[in-house]
Amino acid sequence: PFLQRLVTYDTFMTGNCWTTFIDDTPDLFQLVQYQNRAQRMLGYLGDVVVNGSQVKGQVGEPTYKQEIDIPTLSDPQGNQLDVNSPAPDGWRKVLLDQGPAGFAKAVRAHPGVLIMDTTWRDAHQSLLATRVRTIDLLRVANATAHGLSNAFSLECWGGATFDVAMRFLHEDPWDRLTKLRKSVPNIPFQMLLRGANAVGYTSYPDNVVYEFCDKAVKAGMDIFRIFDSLNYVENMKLGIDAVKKAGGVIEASICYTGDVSDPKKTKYNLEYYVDLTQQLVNEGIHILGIKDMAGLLKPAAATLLVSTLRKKFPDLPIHMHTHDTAGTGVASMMAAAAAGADIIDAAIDSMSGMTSQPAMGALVAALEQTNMGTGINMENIHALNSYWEQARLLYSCFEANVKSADSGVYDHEMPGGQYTNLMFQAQQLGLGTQWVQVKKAYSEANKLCGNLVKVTPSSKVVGDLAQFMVSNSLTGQDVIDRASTLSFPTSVVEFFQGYLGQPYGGFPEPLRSNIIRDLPPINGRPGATLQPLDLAALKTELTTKYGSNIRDYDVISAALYPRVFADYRDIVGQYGDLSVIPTRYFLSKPAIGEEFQVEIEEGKTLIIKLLAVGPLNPSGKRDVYFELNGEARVVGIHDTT
Ligand code: 3PY
Ligand code: ZN
Repeated sequence: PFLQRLVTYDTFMTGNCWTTFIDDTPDLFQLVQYQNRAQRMLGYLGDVVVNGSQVKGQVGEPTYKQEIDIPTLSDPQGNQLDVNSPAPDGWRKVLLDQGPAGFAKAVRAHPGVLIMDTTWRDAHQSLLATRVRTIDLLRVANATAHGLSNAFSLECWGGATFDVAMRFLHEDPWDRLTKLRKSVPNIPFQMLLRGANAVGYTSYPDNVVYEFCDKAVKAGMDIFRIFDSLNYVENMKLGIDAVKKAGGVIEASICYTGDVSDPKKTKYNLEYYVDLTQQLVNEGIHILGIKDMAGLLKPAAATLLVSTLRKKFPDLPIHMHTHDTAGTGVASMMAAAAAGADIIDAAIDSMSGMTSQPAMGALVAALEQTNMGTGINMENIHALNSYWEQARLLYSCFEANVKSADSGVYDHEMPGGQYTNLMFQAQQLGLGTQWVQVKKAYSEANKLCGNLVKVTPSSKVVGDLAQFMVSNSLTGQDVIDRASTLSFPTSVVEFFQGYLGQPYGGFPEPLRSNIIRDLPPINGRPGATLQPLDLAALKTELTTKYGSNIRDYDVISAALYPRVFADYRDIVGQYGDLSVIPTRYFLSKPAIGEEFQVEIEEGKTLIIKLLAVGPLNPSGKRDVYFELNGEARVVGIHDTT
């Protein structure tokens, strides 16, 4: 058909076309590009047909085989909401009108309790290995903009999502943010920023962190929850200043560990948190986050901590975050709200509970019966929940299969996201039956490290040490006795060198010296000694390699994750934009004769049908036959099974 169309162009057939032909006949060349894109996508789909999905962490196939229904929403009177009209103004308008400081003031003055919905970030990071794709967020984005229009924010970016989007989902995290922003103009977006580690696992040169925050605001990010994995304020200051310069809302967070209500747990006591908060307030923050990443904050402790901070910092909005690992999430959030927290975190019901956040429906319903109402319509929570119930089944192949609460978290103190991750890894490594031992070893490893704040990346250090102890049958005492000769994981050695920063209370000795041996210790902020990265030179390098469409966003991706970005670009070079493929066909093959649609850009839809798979040929390939918009297509795929 392409050649048939080509010969109908007179200029082409006169042979007199080479200089202006592309300019004069753009539609024809768009057609070629479009067909190339379609063919490359068939290469991916064909590969899934022959070899199965290669997405890391996937076990089996999605159990959900239909399109997910888009929810129908209602107003408080029960009338159906018209989601084709613009979404009502929400807190984003306050932010845009009044700036971050005015926004913080308005939040503090607001009489009810506000909700941040974590469904698009922490919930799927904690339950589904961060594998939820842009396409499934976008499908529910407009409905969310209407249904949760008076939510404080939607957490939708940062944490592990940046890395996982490129590394495992072969998607562009910046595209995710800009597309979601377009669909949700009214609710503030929130992200998790790991201080000097940005959205990575290590310290970056300062200019990379500044540039990252600047571009994130430009792409549509509003509120930055900034933390450091050791509560090391020197690391946090960098993130705080970068967000300030970028014009974002600074939500600096103290990571909660230990138990302020237990007099026997003396290291991280009330005084420690008050002092830490004071140091952050001195930096000119807009909001204080209390980040209870493992779900250790029991209700009485929440009351104690929040009421103390409330009294000491009456004008400071307080935003509470927890995980429901032990099952106390709703009770703790209610206690925090009653003690004066302004904002609390929840996940839509079917994406809540256990290692995720407490259920939004439960919290909203419970708060409705107090004078701390959230203003969110329960009917709309139910409607959005029906979408996520289906979506959760679509991603069932990434479930870690946590089946119950675990109050053992008060002992091992594993953050929610890591809990599912380590449980999954333990199963993969054949340590599944030893999961109980991994948890015990984690607790031991934490003690060896000096009782740390444990959250990405310090939690990885403790997790790696725990796995090392289990696989080498080492007790805590063995580690101490044999520290100078054991071959520790790199993350552990680097932590003891000081690459994450300085832990509160210092490094335990003589363990530190025995582990790092003659490697140099780092004192102070690890990023302080890093040379700025030449981003202009990196852009030139990337443009030479990938062509002129390299954006400043890509330069940041490559600066943060050089190898991951290169692999991602190779995949895109081979297959094109995979983010548009419906998840079911991204993760599993269609049945023979099954027809499905892929909208490759707005208004351009491919209708695809798998027709047949050929026999193995002598070169180790199989021909896979598709029908694409009514025409037969074949792709040759190496059979690697
Ligand atoms: C992250 O850093 O990704 C976290 O979710 C920490 O809790
Ligand atoms: Zn969390």
